[in-house]
Amino acid sequence: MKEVATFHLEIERFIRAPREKVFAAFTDASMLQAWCCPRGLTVAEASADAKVGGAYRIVMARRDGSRFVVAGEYQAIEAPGFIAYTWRGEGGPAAGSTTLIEVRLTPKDGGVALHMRHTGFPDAAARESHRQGWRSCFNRLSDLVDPEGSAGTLTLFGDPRSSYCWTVRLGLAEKGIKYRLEPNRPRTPEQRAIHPFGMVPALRDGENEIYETRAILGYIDEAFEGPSLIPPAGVTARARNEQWISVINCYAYDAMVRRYLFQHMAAKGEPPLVVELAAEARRGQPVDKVVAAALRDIDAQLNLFEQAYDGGDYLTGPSPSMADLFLAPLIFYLSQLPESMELLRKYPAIRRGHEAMRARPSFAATLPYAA
Ligand SMILES: N[C@@H](CCC(=O)N[C@@H](CS)C(=O)NCC(=O)O)C(=O)O
Repeated sequence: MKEVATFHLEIERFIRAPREKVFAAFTDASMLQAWCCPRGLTVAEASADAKVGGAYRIVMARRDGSRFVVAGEYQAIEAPGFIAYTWRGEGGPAAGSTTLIEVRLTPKDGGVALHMRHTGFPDAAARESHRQGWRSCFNRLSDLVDPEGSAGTLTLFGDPRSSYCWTVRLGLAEKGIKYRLEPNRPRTPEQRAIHPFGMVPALRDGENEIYETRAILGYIDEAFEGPSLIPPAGVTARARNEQWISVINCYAYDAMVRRYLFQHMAAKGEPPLVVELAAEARRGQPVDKVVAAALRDIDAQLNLFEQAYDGGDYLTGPSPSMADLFLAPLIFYLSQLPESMELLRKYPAIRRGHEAMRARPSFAATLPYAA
């Protein structure tokens, strides 16, 4: 008889919750509904007849409304330490094959060491897509059962005074996502361990690591519930959102922060990293010349943003989008120094937009300095 090669995967994950609770998450339909799909999807329907031979069925829904089903039968139920069940896809990534899942739960450090063995994949591609999927599912399982909710799995690495960290923290606050902050400075060994360039911020969600502020915001926006940070109103508004982010990344941050704010901070001699960054931005030119040129550029950039508001409080529509979250920390910092405060007087739409951002609970919740 011809033997068919199959592929399997093994995943280890620490879950900080009582073993009984984690076990129930595999047999209780309402718990399955809360966690058993990757981030960005939802479980539209779940049923589970938790006895040996009993069936379970999970209907997963994508944001676009499309759905796919996974179903199977429980093979072994040995509460609270072991459970086995078949896994069969009807459409979607698990389609066409029946595989076997075995989950062992062992008490560890006040929580549970979860070991999953998923066997019988027809090819490596199916195995890898399930590996990604399970990692994301287990982040959701942790959100559900860890007493700290998503802060048990989600960590933001970066100094909260950084405008880019602040942008991500605004996004997390706008969406009501709980997380832990690890206030790493840039260029430190700890930050280089999570960000290849040692910059801040970087995000870790379980085993998923993401860096670059726009990418982090994109991840949290799609992965979590809560108001979208992308303008809903059409292709032009969405392109504008990207445009303003790119303007900040490519031009405005350099003028507003590196060639202006940092020069002022460096003049006071603190902190040493800013002194270094300010010197890099000057490239051997005198401070006064650099600041004067920066202020001219900032003025031109503010002029562009001023036109963008179009009578509203936000840059791309009736609610804050990522572009507003990028801009708000920069305007805050500009409003703290006399020359740039003077410039801002010329731009009432920016000032009004900034007041709208400052009035939001997300702003007060993330302000890195006493107001
Ligand atoms: N492109 C990066 C920029 C991040 C960035 O410039 N962060 C600053 C702090 S606000 C930093 O880490 N600077 C340290 C350095 O320039 O080495 C992003 O979008 O996240």
